[in-house]
Amino acid sequence: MPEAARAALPALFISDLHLTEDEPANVAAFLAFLQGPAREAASLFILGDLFEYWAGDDDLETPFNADIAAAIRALADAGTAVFFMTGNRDLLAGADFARAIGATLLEDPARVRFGDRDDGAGAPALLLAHGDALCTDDLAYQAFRRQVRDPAWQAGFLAQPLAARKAFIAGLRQKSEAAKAEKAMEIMDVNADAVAALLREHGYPTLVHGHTHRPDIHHLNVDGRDCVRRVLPDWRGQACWLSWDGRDFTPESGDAVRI
Ligand code: LP5
Ligand code: MN
Repeated sequence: MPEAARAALPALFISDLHLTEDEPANVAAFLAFLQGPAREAASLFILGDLFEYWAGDDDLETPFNADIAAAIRALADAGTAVFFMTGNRDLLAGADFARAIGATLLEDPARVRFGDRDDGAGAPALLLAHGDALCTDDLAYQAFRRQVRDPAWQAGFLAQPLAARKAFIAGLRQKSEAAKAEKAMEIMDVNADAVAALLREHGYPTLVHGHTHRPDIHHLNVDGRDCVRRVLPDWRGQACWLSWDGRDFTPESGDAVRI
């Protein structure tokens, strides 16, 4: 496809697929998405929690992970620019993973702006985030988050054998599920002040994030400015993505995939 034609195609945004070998229908839906709609896009932005968990880039040798990586790489090779941001489940995905999938790694948050559109006005900036950093009322999670994002702690964790890391993560998942069961739903959502502060810091762009699994469009006013916060859906039950043409978002979805 000529470059100009590619540039006229939309950007797609996905997050929270939570891919795991245990849920083949979800995986099949992702592969169908990569081979279908994602090919008709200028770019694909993966905003975290692509995997149920990621134990380290050496886990790319596991056939399941290698297959997923190769499928994304094939999309990149076919011309769709791929961008990847980590979530809280796959925060250990790093440079080797990005290379394997042919993606550019994005910081969280990342401010992006698409090229000029036909009206010459230019597309408004978007601010992309996974979303977990905005859940500041969840004090236990934020303390946990600070610890697992500490580079020294991560280096120590990654120095352990892969099997030991996976066993640790399995225990962690159980503790997390038990902790979540005790938390009020409100504290597991984003905090309004944290959102406002982020929008202020970045010049009031439209914010796109996932993590909460509460897809919605929130219109808010920050410092007298009209702002929008778009929350991406997760993929439990259906492949879902947002398509952005530089002006408007369109929610799109694939076939229902799970009971
Ligand atoms: O992911 P989700 O949506 O189910 O829940 C999150 C928060 N939980 C987590 C934990 C992950 O799910 C665990 C799996 C991560 C795998 C990769 C990590 C590898 C890196 C290092 C490995 C240690 O993110 C959950 C939030 C919820 O989102 C909503 O926002 O509430 O947070 C918790 O439940 C955390 C608990 O409140 C506190 C932590 C309990 C575990 C303590 C174990 C101590 C181990 C010390 C290690 C740092
Ligand atoms: Mn998440």
